[in-house]
Amino acid sequence: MLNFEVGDRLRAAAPRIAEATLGYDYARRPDLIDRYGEYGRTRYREDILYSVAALSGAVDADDPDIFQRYVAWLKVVLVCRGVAPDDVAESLRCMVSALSNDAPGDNSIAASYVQVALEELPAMPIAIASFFEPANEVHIIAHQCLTGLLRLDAAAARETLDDVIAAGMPLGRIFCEILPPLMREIGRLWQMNEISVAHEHYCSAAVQSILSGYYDRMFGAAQRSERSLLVACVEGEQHEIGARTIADLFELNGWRTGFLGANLPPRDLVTLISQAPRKPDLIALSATMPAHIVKLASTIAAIRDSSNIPIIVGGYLFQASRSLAAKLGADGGVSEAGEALAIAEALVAAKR
Ligand code: B12
Repeated sequence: MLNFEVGDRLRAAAPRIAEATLGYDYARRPDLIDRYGEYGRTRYREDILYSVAALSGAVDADDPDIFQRYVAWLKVVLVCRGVAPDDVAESLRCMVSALSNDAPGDNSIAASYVQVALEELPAMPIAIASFFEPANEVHIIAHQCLTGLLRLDAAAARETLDDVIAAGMPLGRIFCEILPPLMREIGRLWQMNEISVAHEHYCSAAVQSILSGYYDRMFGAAQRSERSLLVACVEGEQHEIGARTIADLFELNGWRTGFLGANLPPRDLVTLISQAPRKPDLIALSATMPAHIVKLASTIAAIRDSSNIPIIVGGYLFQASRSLAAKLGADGGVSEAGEALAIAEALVAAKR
């Protein structure tokens, strides 16, 4: 079982920790204001708040690796936007001071997580290699889609997919093998400051609209079974494409599915389940960010309070921690869609 006491205290103190970190850094290095300007200061405050949210999530999960992965991600984001690696290190040192001197309660665990990340920081890369392997046939297709999308030509991306489907590629392979590297590459390009947020938004919207064009082939494609799945993203979670992929994949495999989209408060999920004419056999919860571990836990607790429906968890977050699903008390957890079906079938069979 996870304990949220320390994480909750950190979340409550986040504005104070951010102000104190900024205070230490600008006092130690008054030239920062000349180098990054007022705008830099505002963004810096936002970044610290975001870092405290990730740190709180790592503390919730009792897992320093979650924060270390976050810092590795942050280093690439900042260095690709012109921040010197030494400035990232100094900021983390100031955060340790703020946690030790300015936040209420004993924050030694949180400070030790930052310290570990600080020690690893010099070895963390400043760039990420492409997710596309040049000789991989599905990555070549994903790359072609991406080329169309970055030209704001969604029709070209759709034609690429139409062609491979016409040539015999099953929709399940599009969902499991083409979509994830395509979206991860879009994320990498954003992270490395090579494309804008606007490009990412265009690509995400276009991909969703292209995939919905295949729905008439999908619904009713397989022999219907009696098994049903409800899929939701936890409260605060805006990444919905992965969760939608899970719903689509199960639908393709004959399950009856309900996809509830992004950002669902626990009480609304529980109300929906209690009012449903037929209870789902399985609930799938998706989360991406360490900051959402606390919401995963409260959603699981709310479901458990009112039913005994098995729950599986997944999403990008679970790449960072293999043990997280078990710590959350979920019945199963994976980071890739392909593995989810077998786990789900076994869980539902065991229940009957
Ligand atoms: C598109 C996108 C967005 C869009 C989402 C639009 C939408 N309608 O979904 C928007 C603009 C909203 C967004 C916002 C943000 N994003 Co974003 N986003 C992405 C991006 C590029 C693609 C996500 C995606 O669709 N992936 C494709 C799907 C298929 O993969 P997936 O989600 O991992 O799902 C697979 C598995 O995990 C699994 N799965 C998923 N859910 C479940 C559930 C169960 C039960 C199971 C079994 C399996 C399972 O199945 C799927 C198929 O294999 C990723 C890059 C990436 N690496 O994924 C960044 C990424 C996740 N985002 C990131 C960030 C930082 C953000 C923001 C904080 C940016 C900001 N400053 O505002 C916000 C946070 C919003 C929030 N509160 O949630 C970072 C996260 C880094 C980190 N340290 O955690 C990433 C990794 C980008 C990057 N490389 O820097 N984002």
